[in-house]
Amino acid sequence: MKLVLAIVSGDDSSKVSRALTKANFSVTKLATTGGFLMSGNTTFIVGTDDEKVDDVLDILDKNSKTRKQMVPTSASYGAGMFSSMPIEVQVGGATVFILDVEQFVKL
Ligand code: 2BA
Repeated sequence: MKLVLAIVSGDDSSKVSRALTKANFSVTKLATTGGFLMSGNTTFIVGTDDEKVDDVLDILDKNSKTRKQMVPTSASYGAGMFSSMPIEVQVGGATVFILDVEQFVKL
């Protein structure tokens, strides 16, 4: 058995959630925040059989879109002088960790 931890943009969260549930996966959603953008994303926890992990990845791939976003950053020039320089970052898609499950128990 595997545990799939998938971090998905907040914009794609409902779509991913619906698709996983429709495909009969048991899913837990955590409201999380990306450390870089400090914006809301969703972390999905899916416990599933080894042979179904590819189906989970397929669903994540089809339902989370990659897009570019301009993000403001600030640079300090000393003496209280700051300049704001937007940079382009890629957001969306899914960041996925797949872990081996040693034991799965429901009590
Ligand atoms: P955030 O940390 O908010 O990052 C959002 C996007 O900003 C990242 O997309 C990446 O394109 C960019 N980014 C992140 N750190 C950066 C930096 N130091 N400099 C320039 N650009 C940077 P993704 O890589 O697709 O990550 C999406 C979200 O997945 C992240 O949100 C974070 O919540 C999570 N994540 C990504 N890699 C992770 C990891 N190795 N461990 C834990 N969480 C991770």
